[in-house]
Amino acid sequence: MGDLHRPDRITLTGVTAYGHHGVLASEKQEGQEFSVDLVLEVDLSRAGASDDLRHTVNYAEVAADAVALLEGPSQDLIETVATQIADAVLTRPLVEAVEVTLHKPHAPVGVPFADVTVALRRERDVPVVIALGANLGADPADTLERAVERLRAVPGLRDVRVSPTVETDPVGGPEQPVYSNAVALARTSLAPWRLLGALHGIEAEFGRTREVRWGARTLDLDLIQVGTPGDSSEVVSDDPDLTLPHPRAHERGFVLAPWHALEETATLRVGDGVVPVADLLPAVSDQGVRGRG
Ligand code: A4P
Ligand code: MG
Repeated sequence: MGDLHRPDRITLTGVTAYGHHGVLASEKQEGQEFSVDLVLEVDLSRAGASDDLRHTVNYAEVAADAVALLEGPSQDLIETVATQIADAVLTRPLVEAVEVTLHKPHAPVGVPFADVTVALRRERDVPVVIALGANLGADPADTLERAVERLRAVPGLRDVRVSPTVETDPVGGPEQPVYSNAVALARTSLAPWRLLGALHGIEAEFGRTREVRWGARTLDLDLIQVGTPGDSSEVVSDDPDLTLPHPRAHERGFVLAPWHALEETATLRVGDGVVPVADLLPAVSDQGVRGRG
C-alpha cells in the first residue's frame, strides 16, 4: 500500500439475504431483507504483480461469509450482525481493515423512510512473534537494541515488547562469530506479507546483504508466528517466501529461550499440534544459549 491514507481496497456492495434480525417478535418470525456493503483494505501489490488468486482475497468467499451471517441466528441489533461480519472478514490474513455497512430497508420505523444503515470499521489486531539475530558489526547486541527502536516505529505495529538479549553459538552455516539473539512480541494490523516487507526494510537499513544462507549477518529479522496458534487469528502458510509458523523455530534454542524468558506461557504450532514453548526447551538445552553477564 504505497500511501498509508489511501490503502488498496476491494469493494463489494449490495450483498443481499433474507434474515431474522430485529428486536420485535414479528421480525424474528417473519424475517426481512438485509444487505451489506463491504470495503476491504488489502495490499494488492503482490497480486497485481503475480496474477495469482492466492495473493489476494477471494471476494466470492467473503460474500458467502456475509450471507451466512445475514441468514444466521437472529440477533436483536444490526450492530451485532455488522460486527460479526467484520470479525469474519478479518480472519482472512490479507485483510488489514474492513468497513461494513449493513442496510435494513424494511425496518419497522413507523414513518415513511428509504433505508436505515449501520456502518463500522474494524482493523485487524493479531499478536506476532519476531526473532532478531546479529553476529557481524562492532556491537551486535547494540544492533538488536536499535532494531527494536525501528520496530517500534513501524506503522501498524504496536505494543512491542522485547526479551533479554542472549549470546548463542551459531547453528548451521559456515564457521562464523557468536550471535546475539532476542525475541520481540507485538500486535499488528499488517498482513503477514507486509510485515515481512517492513522487516526486510529494517534489515537493509542495517546493511544486511544476502549471500550465504545461514551465514553471518549484521541483522536478521524473522517472522516466527502470526496470530494465536489454534484459534481463528492463527496464520499457517507453506509459501516458501513466507512460511508460518517459521519452519525451524521449534528446534532453535536461540529463538525458544529468549521467547520463553519474555512469555512463559507462549505456545507454538509444531505440525498438527500446539505445544508450550516451555516443553520444547529441554531438547535445545545443549545449543549454547547464554544470558549476557
Ligand atoms: N522466509 C520464509 N519464511 C520466512 C519467515 N517466517 N520469516 C523467506 C522470515 N523469512 C522467511 O531468509 C531467506 C528467505 O526466507 C527470505 O527471503 C524470506 O522470504 P533470509 O533471512 O534471507 O536468510 P537466512 O536468515 O539465512 O535464512 P533463514 O531461513 O531465515 O535462516 P534461519 O533458519 O532463520 O537461520 N545461529 C544462531 N545462534 N543465531 C541465529 O540467529 N540464524 C540463522 C539463520 C542460522 N544460525 C543461527 C542464527
Ligand atoms: Mg532470516
